[in-house]
Order: sequence, then C-alpha cells, then structure tokens
Amino acid sequence: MDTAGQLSELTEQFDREAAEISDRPSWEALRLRWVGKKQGLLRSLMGRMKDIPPEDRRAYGQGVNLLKQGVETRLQELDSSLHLREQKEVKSLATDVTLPGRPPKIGSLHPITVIRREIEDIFTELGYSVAEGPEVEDDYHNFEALNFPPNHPARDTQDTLFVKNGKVLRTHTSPVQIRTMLSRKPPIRVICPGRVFRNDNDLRHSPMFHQVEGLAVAEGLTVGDLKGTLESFVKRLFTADTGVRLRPSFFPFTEPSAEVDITCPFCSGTGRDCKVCSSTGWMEILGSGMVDPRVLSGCGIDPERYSGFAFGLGIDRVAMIRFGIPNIRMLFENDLRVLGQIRA
Ligand code: 2U9
Repeated sequence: MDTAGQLSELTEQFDREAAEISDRPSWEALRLRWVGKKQGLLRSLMGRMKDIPPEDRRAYGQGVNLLKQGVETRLQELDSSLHLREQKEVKSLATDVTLPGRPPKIGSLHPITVIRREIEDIFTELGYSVAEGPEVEDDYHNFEALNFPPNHPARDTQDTLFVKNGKVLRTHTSPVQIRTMLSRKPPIRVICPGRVFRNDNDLRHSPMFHQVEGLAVAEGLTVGDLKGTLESFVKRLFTADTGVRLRPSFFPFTEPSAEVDITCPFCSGTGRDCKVCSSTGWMEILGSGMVDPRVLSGCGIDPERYSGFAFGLGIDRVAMIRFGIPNIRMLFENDLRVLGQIRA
C-alpha cells in the first residue's frame, strides 16, 4: 500500500478508536497512543521521514500533519465532553464544605423534673429518704388507712378515677407514706414524689399532676417542727427571705390541719403591682398537718408514744410559679417550641 493509503487507513483507525471512548482513562490511553511525546504513533510516523524518497517527503509530511491535526482536534472535543460530564458528577456527589453546619439540638430537663429534683435534694439534706409506690392503688391504701370512712362523700371530693376490681388511680401520694409506716418503725422521714390522678380538667387542673408529700414520725414532734421544716424548705426552694404562715384547714388524715402560704417571691411579700400574687403578697403552695392519731394507730404506730407531721404540694404548681407558665397544659403537651423557652 502506498503511504497515502496507509495514512487514510490510520485516520479511519483513529476514528474507530475515538468512537469507543467513554471515560477519562480510555481517553488518556488513546491520547498517549497517538500523540504521546515518547511512544505516540504520530511521532514515530514523523520519524520515518528519512525512509521516504525525497520527492515524496513533502506530500508525506503534509499527510502526517493533517492526520495529527485531525487527531488533536478530536481529542480536544472528547476532552471537553468528558469534562462537562465530570463536572455534573462532582456537583451531584460532592459535599459543599462552605455551607454553614446544622447545630445539634441540645435537650434540657423537663421543668417538672427540675423542680422535683430540687425538692428531693433539699429534703435529702434534711435527712429524708425518697420513697415510691404504685399508681394503681386499692381503696385501703388510698382512702381507708387515711381515715376516709367507707362510702364517705370525702371520696367524691377527691374526684377519684376508678379502675376495675375496686382499684383506683391514686388521688395523692399519701398511700406511699401508709406503705412506709406499715413496713418501717419510727423514726421515719420520707418524701414521696409521683404522679397522681383526679377527674379534674381546666386551665389550672390536669387529670394527671405531680405531688411531693412528706411524712415525719418520731417521739415528741410538734407543730413547731412542722413549721420550721416547711420554713427551711421554702427558703431553699424560693428565696432566703421567704416567710410562711399557716391557716387552719381540714383534711381527714391530719389534725390539726393547715394550709401553708408563702410570701410572694416575685414582690417579696409587698404585693406592690404584683400579678403573680394578685397584690396580696401571699401565695398558697402547701397543705400540712399533724398526722391524725387514728392514721398512726391504723399503721401499727402507738400515738401515745409517737407523733408525726405531714405535708403535700403540687410540683406542677411550683414549676408554673417558678417559670411563669400560665397554663398547666403547656407542661404536658411536650411542644418543644414551648418547653425550649422555659429556662431555669
Ligand atoms: C399520711 C398522713 C398525712 C399529706 C398532706 C396535704 C396536707 C395537702 C395538697 C397540696 C396540694 C395536695 O397537690 S395538692 O393538691 N396536699 O394539702 N397533704 S397533709 O398528709 C398525709 C399523708 C400521708 C400517712
């Protein structure tokens, strides 16, 4: 075959190889094979010039140059289209490291947990232990042992939620103190935090809420001990200048009984322009009393030898006062947008 024929055959061969190119490595191999500086085909075609008869050299050189131009143009076209494809791939796969990071959501304790733990800490330091008991109770532990007579309307005033077989959802944590007195000998100092249930549902009441009740039983305990204990408690829970006053009240399980007001921690008891205490300077937060002798003897404790005091408060109410929460439902809907705004 003459040299012109050889060159046109090479052109066809390159076109066939170029048509097969699908990725960067095969393109790179094609480029090296044809125009590589050391072993490229075109370079060796140029090197053959000395073997061509002098009268044909001009035409041969032109033919090789034409082939080289065609090869280089086609290689460039293939390079551009591969480059476009590579850019698209990079965009779809790559992480944009210049984007701002997403901050992780930091959790926080529920307001009720915050207050419950504060109360537990205060009483633990005063020598109390923490006791728990069942939420589904029997009539004996929830009512009878607490001096509610059988079929007495007092059971209705508690808006009891009944379960089957005569069981109830406990209406207070008092049955835990009953269980404590039945299983331990005085001196007793316990607090009983937990969920309680009443058929009551409005802006300030929820059918489930949280109580802490406390009980101390020992020889010689008096109303003075009750008042002193509650005074040191509220000074720690609110502010050091918080004062208390006891107002006579009635509960079946304590005699005498008292409702406990504290000086309003928002206006320091002055009442001046205070929405929190409706300008009275006082806020009711606890109920209390000396344990009724009938309750002690029912639990096998001699009321001639021992006396006791008890108290109860709603954790939810304290949390609402402390964090300025207007609606009890905000504590239970667990809307993170609301809970996130409640800060200790
Ligand atoms: C035993 C003996 C006595 C616990 C007490 C109260 C008064 C009281 C309320 C406060 C707000 C309940 O959450 S609340 O609605 N509690 O007023 N609780 S004395 O007395 C007891 C408990 C157990 C064996």
